[in-house]
Amino acid sequence: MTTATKSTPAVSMLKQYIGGKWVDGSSSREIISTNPADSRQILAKLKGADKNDVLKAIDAAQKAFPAWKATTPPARGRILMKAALLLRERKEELARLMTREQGKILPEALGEMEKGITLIEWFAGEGLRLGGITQPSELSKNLLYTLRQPLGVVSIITPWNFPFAIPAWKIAPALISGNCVIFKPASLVPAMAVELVRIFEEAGLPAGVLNLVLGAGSAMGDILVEEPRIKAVSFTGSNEIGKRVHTIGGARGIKVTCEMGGKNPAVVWDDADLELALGGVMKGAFGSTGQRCTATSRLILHEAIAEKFLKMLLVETAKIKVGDGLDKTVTMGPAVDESQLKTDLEYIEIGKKEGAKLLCGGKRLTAGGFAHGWFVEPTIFDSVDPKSRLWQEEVFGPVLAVARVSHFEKAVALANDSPFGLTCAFYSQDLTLAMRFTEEVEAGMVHLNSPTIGGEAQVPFGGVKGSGVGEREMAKEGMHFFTEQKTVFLDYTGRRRASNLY
Ligand code: UN1
Repeated sequence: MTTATKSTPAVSMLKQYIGGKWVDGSSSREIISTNPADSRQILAKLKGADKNDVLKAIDAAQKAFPAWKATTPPARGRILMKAALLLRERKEELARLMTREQGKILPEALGEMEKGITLIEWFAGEGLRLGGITQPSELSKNLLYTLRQPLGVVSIITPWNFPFAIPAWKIAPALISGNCVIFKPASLVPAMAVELVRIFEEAGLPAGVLNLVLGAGSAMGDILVEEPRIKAVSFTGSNEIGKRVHTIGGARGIKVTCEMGGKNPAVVWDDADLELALGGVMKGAFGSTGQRCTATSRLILHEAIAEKFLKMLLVETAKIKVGDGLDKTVTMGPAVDESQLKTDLEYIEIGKKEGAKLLCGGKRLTAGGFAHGWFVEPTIFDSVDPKSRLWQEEVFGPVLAVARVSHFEKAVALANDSPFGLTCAFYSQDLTLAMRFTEEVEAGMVHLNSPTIGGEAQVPFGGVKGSGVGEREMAKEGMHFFTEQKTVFLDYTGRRRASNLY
């Protein structure tokens, strides 16, 4: 467990979890987890896993599958519920670890813990509802019904930006449905992944049902999709890797769901409650340092309120205090690592070269307390050309691109002029316009008078176009992805059948 004081953090030595045992990975490559607010602070180290470890994990999962499949769904649900209870007890401590490992500010980390726990609770309840349907048959004395059965061994590949909630929303439905899991989290956040798996272990999950392989994607990414015993892959991450996962999985004919990038627009109309829109845009653009696929990265303003709204936005943005997420006064944490920081800064340069007007921010922060962290200023560009890279490409940082429009059709066209289609927001008091926007926008999720971010356990989550492929996540759809349906035709006419038929 990682318990560290601020000045002398203890370094946790982590392990892989394979077949119910904590073991060293076989790769010569070491995984090192550092604090993005101060990269001198090493939180955890471990020997990375490679292909051989994945194969061992698949062996263990395959072995555990028959007994886990035979465990009744309500009994599986009780293990998940126990995990949720244990997580609640340790919520604060794990949120602090998340802030130190991932960088998001503590209130955001607490929010993510709450969301992940709620998801586990929701799926635990599905243990009592994991049923199919019954329908009348064309034939008398016939019962027509469906069963939902687990797939077998599944791979779950998760990103670094939600190191707890995303694993929770994939692992929980996989387990409650009776599958065995190979869990491969991003190597930037190993400590959070280990804590999550430990909790499932403590909750009583049998050995081999959940296996953790931590290491570089290059060392084992493909095998997690290619291995013949893997029956499904649930992936969240970049578009580039998602497409690769989908191509390999598709060629094998297995189920694949990929939740990928976003370039989500928020439209603020001339009749909008501007204070409400301001809060939503701030949260969407700069919350989690812009590092969420649901972030607001494009702002489309009705020209009648554009000047006023931008003034309000600049005043609010100037109030953001960047820094270490454990500091209570800080409102925006660092980029997760040097590479993400570089990407942010590169896109800022691209924006300038493309002729967009830099309204605020744009720089890395390096003075004083910022010296050893990956800090960047919240940045807003106005007059962004919709054909430009800044408008079209995902940055995954606190960089907001603004454009102005004069009529509704143009706003929808601009919102849709994107390779992505995850989420969007429309701020207006006009119900007719809001409903038209809802119908016409190309996105998997629509927020009316609310920020582009967020999702809830009980409704599907996911996007269209380059944002997602495969079944939606969470809710019943999450259960459907991890199960196979079986349609059963049961004739109970017995010997009387011949005389009874038509
Ligand atoms: C949220 O907005 O609360 O990677 C969730 C992401 C998304 C999750 C966003 N899969 O940012």
